[in-house]
Amino acid sequence: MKLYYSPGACSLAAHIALAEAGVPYTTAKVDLRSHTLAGGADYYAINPKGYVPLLELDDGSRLSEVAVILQYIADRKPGTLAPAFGGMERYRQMELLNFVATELHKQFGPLWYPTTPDATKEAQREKIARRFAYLDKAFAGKPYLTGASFTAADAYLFVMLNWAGMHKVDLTPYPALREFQARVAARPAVHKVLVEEGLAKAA
Ligand SMILES: N[C@@H](CCC(=O)N[C@@H](CS)C(=O)NCC(=O)O)C(=O)O
Repeated sequence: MKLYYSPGACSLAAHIALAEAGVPYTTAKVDLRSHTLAGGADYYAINPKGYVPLLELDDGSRLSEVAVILQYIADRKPGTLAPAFGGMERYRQMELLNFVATELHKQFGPLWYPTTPDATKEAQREKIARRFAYLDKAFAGKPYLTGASFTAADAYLFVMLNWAGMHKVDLTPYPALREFQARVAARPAVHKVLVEEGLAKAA
């Protein structure tokens, strides 16, 4: 499998899932300002949507959308990063993935653009803070979102917590989330990926 990614972007969740699942993969870095690959190839020719992540499967077909890619990767190693399809636990996992995708990931969108008015940015920060407050209460006392084991949803939430630091969303009121962020960052596979993306120094 080949992951098209940009350092620190939402594609980091898929990158972490690949490393955690222990499946063989390669990566291709995308410059999201020019929508080109190293060497200048047009990324739109690979993904007409223009965004990362994109996962190229071993048969050459391509899969997009973080929440779907995460589940595809998880299902390569059943029982590790997501519960089996069909059971209620899987629907809980999908509920979390959808929550992160729509209530966090997409709410950060306007914060990336310098042209977004300050009042809009502040409104987005407040909305994101309400979602973090919900998660902080709902999952306090658990090492990971669904309990004792790290799952695909944890990888996605971890990226959102990293973005909070970049966009002045204060995590001080959410001790459970801050502990979660540190716990995930300390996982060997996660650290390896952070180093690969140039976001952390090698130990
Ligand atoms: N709906 C997509 C959104 C992906 C997305 O927002 N990707 C951002 C990086 S986090 C991106 O590549 N933006 C550049 C662009 O849209 O051109 C998904 O869930 O995968």
